Amino acid sequence: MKLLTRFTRLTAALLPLAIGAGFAGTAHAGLLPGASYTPLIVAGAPPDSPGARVDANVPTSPFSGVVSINIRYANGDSFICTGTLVSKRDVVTAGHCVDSNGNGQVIDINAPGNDVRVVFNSQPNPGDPGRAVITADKVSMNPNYQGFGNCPPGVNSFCVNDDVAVIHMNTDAPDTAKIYRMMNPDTVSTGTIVQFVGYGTTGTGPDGFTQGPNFRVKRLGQNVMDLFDLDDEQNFANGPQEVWYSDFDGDGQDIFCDFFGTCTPVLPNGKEAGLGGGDSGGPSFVFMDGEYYLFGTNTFGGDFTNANPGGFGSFSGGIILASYSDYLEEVTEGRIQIIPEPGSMALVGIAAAALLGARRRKQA
Ligand SMILES: [Ca+2]
Ligand SMILES: [Ca+2]
Ligand SMILES: [Ca+2]
Ligand SMILES: [Ca+2]
Repeated sequence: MKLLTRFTRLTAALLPLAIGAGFAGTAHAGLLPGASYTPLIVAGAPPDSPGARVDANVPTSPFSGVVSINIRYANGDSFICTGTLVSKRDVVTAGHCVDSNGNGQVIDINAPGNDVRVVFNSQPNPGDPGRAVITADKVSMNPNYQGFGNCPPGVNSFCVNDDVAVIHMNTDAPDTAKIYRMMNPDTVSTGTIVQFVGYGTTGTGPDGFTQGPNFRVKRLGQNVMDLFDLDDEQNFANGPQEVWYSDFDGDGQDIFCDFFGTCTPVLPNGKEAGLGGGDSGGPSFVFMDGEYYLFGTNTFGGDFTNANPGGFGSFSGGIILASYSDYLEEVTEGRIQIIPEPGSMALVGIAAAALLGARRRKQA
C-alpha cells in the first residue's frame, strides 16, 4: 500500500506526555504518533489465520460490492486500495488513494499514462462479468483533504481527517455486485461494532504483517470503535466526528484501555482485526436489521512501537462518513442512498404519528 512506502514510522514518545497532560476521551492524531499509517486486515492468533478471513468472490456474499482499486501513474507507480459500491457508477474510497502529490492534489486521469480502475470480485471465475475491471471517468477528492497527515493552516497536529474520495466509473457495475446504503446517525458511540472488508496486507496478531495485498483476495474482520476526533478545520474542538480509532486487542494487550481508559469489549479471536496497507478506502459496515450499512471508511493504521507492526497492540481507524454526507450527496449527484439511523427513523415515525394525533385533536 502507498502509505507503507511513503510514510516513515513515528515514535511514541509523545504519548505518555499526552496522558500526563490529562488527555482523555478523544484522540487526535497528533497525540497518537505511533503510526506507519497502513490500513490492512490482520487476522488474530492461531487457529485463526489470514486464510480463514478470506471472503469468497461470489454474488451471494454480503460483500460482493466491495472492490479493489488500482491507481496508476505514467511514471510506473501503481497502488492498491479498497472501495465500496454506493450506486451503479460510484465507489467511495479514501482521498489519499487518489492523492498524486501527498498534498491533496487529485490524480489527473486525463494525463497520458494515468488511470484509476475499479476491480470487481462478485464472481469467481476468470472472464465472469462479475470480475470486470472498470476505468474511472471522474475522480473527486474532499476539498478539506490536504494530504495525509496535513492540517489546515494554524493547526499544529497530525491530521488524518477528511480523507474521502469518490470514483465515478465509465460504465455500470456488474449486476452481481451489491450496492450499499450509507447510514447517517446523529452521533456515533464508543462501542459501535464495525465489520471491516479489505484487499490489503494481512498477517496475524502475534506476528503482525505477513502477506501483501491482492486485487482478487478480500478479507474480513471486525473491531469496536473506541475514540473519535472532531473537525481539524475547527482545531478538533468542535464540529462533527470525522475520524474514528480502534485498537487491536489480543494476547492481553488492550492499548486504548491502558492509555485512555476506553475499555470496549475485546471481540473473539477470529473476529477482532486490525487494518493493513491496501485496505485504505475500504468499508467499515454496521450490521443492522439484516443489512450491512456503509458507516465508515478505513484509512490508517499505526502502532506505538516498532516491535510488531500490525500486530496486537496496534491501532487503526478511518473516516466517519456521516460527517461527509453533504459532500457525498453532491458528488454522486444524489445517487448515493443515505438513510438516518434506523433507531432515529423509528423516532421520526412516532413523532409524525403524534403530530397527526395532535392535528386530529385540534380539528375535533
Ligand atoms: Ca482537513
Ligand atoms: Ca475536517
Ligand atoms: Ca479493539
Ligand atoms: Ca481495546
